[in-house]
Amino acid sequence: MSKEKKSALKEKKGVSVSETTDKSSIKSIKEKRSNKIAPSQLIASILNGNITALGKAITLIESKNRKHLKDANNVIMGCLPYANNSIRIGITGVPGVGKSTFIEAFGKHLTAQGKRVAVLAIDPTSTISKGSILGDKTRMESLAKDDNVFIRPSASGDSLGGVARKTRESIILCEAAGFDVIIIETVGVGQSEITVHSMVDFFLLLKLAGAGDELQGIKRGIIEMADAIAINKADGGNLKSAKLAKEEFSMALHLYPERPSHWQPKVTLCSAINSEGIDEIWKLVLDYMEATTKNGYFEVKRNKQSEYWLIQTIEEQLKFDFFNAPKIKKELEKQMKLIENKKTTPFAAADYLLNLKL
Ligand SMILES: Nc1nc2c(ncn2[C@@H]2O[C@H](COP(=O)(O)OP(=O)(O)OP(=O)(O)O)[C@@H](O)[C@H]2O)c(=O)[nH]1
Ligand SMILES: [Mg+2]
Repeated sequence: MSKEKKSALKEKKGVSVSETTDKSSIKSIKEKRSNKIAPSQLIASILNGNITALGKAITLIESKNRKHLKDANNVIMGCLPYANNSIRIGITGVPGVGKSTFIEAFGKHLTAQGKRVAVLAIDPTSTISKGSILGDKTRMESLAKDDNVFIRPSASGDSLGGVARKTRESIILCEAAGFDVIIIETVGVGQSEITVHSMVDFFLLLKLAGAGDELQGIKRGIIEMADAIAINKADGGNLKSAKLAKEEFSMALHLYPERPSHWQPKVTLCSAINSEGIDEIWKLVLDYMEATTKNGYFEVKRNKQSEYWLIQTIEEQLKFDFFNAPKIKKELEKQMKLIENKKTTPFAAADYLLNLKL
């Protein structure tokens, strides 16, 4: 159909040519308003180190809307070839130990050396304490103002698995944006530190002296994961007990079997608030990097982590697709009723549902 004919037809239908142009411009206005950016454009901006684009891309991958999944995957895939070049550091410790204050001091120490630092914080307690994340961001206020720093908190709510996967993908985006050091912060409660451990190179545990749990091994698992333990708030009247705690921890750590990394975890003192002991911890990180790169452990660990996340992602996706299939939703309800009425067993019902053609 010729242009003239089309517009004549539209005019007949009561739609003017200018209205159709309006429609397309409305569409682009809508896109602009919703800040929708094409994945290719996002990737290009991220690779240019644009922090706003990085934030938008992370929002995209965090979206629970199924419609965003394709764009999100495209962005991640586009960034992937440029990832892998950072030092990933996990930081954990009980609430109030000084994680945020430490990251502020540590981050400033790194930016002073010309490094670009990204901080991704997973907060599994946010559903209980509501808003502790916001508090955190204000605590890291002066660090957040630095152009070479990117800070992104996320509340895990009740799904640590999902948020952690997004955090892992966020690492890729941050690396593509040229960040040299990526810090993942989490509160040392529950499962979160295990998850964070599975995505970092170096794991730092912050401790307080005199918390009464020194030799009970706290949660033994965390000690075993830590590549370094920093006793924070080693200042003022606290210094003496901090020094004592350092000795006790050092002795206790020697009782653990040698690690696959052949790295002997270190114990140090620091005062985050006074920026003391920060350089020593950074040097430890660099020592660790050098030692594990030389002995090949660094590569092995990153590969193992990738395998772990591959399996995790598949499991999560399969579960999501299964439970969101309309047929399953309907049949699951029916099977539940049958179980209630003792007409079937959970195992027979599972078998039936898993064998349905979706
Ligand atoms: N004396 C002293 N106080 C510190 C030090 N580091 C942090 N603090 C104080 O300890 C309190 C808690 O510090 P945060 O940095 O918020 O601790 P956090 O571990 O991030 O706490 P959550 O985010 O609640 O888990 C604040 O009042 C800090 O000022 C330190 O090195 N020495
Ligand atoms: Mg904090």
